[in-house]
Amino acid sequence: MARVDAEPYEFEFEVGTTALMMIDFQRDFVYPGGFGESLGNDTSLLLKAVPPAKRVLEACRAAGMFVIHTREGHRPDLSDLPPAKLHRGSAPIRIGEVGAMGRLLVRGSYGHDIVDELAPIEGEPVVDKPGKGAFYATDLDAILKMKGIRQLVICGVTTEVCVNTSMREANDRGYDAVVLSDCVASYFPEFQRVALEMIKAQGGIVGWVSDSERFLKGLAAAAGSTPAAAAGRS
Ligand code: TIU
Repeated sequence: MARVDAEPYEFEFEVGTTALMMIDFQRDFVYPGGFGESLGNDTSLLLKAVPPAKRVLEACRAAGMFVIHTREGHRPDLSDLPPAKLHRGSAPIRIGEVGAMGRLLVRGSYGHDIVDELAPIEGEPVVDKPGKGAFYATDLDAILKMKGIRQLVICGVTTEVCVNTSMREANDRGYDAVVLSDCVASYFPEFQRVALEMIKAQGGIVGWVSDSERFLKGLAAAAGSTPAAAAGRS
């Protein structure tokens, strides 16, 4: 059993029944010239989550934990893109149009893919999702159930949009989830703070909040006692 210092209280999990979920670490959100910037955002605010998320990703791999990635985006023919999502707002360039990193939020384009630092490796499923929530119109729940996963460790962008929506979906499906505050990021500092407050309020109404340092400490203590760690499997 791993124990991680967290709010509103300690998060306990078994390495074998827990997944690290890496949400939407796509170039389209964290680099200039993509979907995030098209909405008027300063993408540099998101990049600071990448180094701590990379440390967590590497530690989870070394501990033999199941890792799963998500990407927000659409089929090249845009047949899964609701008109409401396409037409919302007044962006100068819209989903499906060609930007500096290819077609915005379209599967197969350079911008739609995950940043190099956090790129998935063999054995780590990538779930392509058309919405903000990772469970909506995807096989994520089936994959997690098949693997016997009951708890989630969450990193990703953005905190108040895809991370918060996915965490709420996970909560309603019976998963316990902890979000690592320095491994998630928002274009809006006040939303970052409040989105994390909302998760842990009311006794953990949506889940737990910790950070990479506290999580790595808890994982290291537990990993020493797992067969995967003892065998040095990564
Ligand atoms: N705009 C914004 O903050 N986020 C998104 O559109 N998608 C995700 O959060 N992945």
